[in-house]
Amino acid sequence: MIKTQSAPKNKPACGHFTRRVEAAPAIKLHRRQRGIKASEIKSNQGVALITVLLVVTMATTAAVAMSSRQHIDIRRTENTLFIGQAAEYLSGIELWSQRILVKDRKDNKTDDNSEAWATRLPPLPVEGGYVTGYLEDLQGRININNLQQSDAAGKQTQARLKRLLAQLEINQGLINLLLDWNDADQEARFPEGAEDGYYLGLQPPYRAANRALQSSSELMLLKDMTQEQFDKLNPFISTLPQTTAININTASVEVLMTLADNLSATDIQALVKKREDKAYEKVEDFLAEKVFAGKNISAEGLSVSSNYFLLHAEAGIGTLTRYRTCLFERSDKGPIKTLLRSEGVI
Ligand SMILES: [Ca+2]
Ligand SMILES: [Ca+2]
Repeated sequence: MIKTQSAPKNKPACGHFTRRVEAAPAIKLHRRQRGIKASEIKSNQGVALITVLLVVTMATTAAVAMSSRQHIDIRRTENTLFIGQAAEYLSGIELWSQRILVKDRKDNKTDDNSEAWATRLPPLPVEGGYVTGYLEDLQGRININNLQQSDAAGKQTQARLKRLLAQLEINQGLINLLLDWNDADQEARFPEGAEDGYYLGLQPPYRAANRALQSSSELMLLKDMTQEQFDKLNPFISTLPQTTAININTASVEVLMTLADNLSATDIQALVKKREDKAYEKVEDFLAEKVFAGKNISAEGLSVSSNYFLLHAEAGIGTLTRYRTCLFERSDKGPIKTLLRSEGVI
């Protein structure tokens, strides 16, 4: 039996030792390389993840932006269609109102609130929404452009406006301001008047109109006029292009109370109730009422019919509501004219 000499446990055979000595750096290197590669891989994975996240974020942002833009485009197109559709319906109401007024003039020579033109159109369903509207007689109000007249009509309107301002608790100085705003000169009335000298000193500066008012909203340009005063006054006044009479069949209690001093509101309310049953065919019949006894009211500047009407029309289509107001002038000769037209969309 041959015994082979084995190398001591702590001393390996030379060949083995050499191999181990040679192998050790390789193993260490391999481990280092593996270590480096692992960290590089981890780092690369981190970069890749961030890149992927960045790409996903950019893609999401782009998609959201495109979607938002598309949504806005759709809404814009939709709104354009709704606005156009509403405009067509409002034009239909305008034409229909004119025809009703023409027919009314052919049917009778008086105008009152029980007639077809004064009936409020309830909201009518139309494709995509509704339309509604009503006509208002502007001769049921005090035409403040009558103040321009130097004759009896001007003085009469001034007296009526004074009584209206007293009723509404508005400073009487407004009359001189209105007269200055209307008249052609630059001489401010004393004490409350105002002309360019005052208005040009405001920020922003502007000039007195020196002509008839085109719209009651011009009142807001007058010296010291407040929104509260304007809101109180506006329902009872008009700014018509020629001198007009007050229609006693459509005038409100407040306006009828300006026909004379010391009229009782209760008496006038009773008269208006009576008027609802049967409109007056003559101004003289109206003035013959007991309530006016001894008041010496002239029939001048009063009437039982009207030529100027205001249309308030509204069309709601989709998410939009379009409004239109039109000032109509009706006469015995020729077709009805639309003197003013204003619109708004919300
Ligand atoms: Ca009529
Ligand atoms: Ca003036």
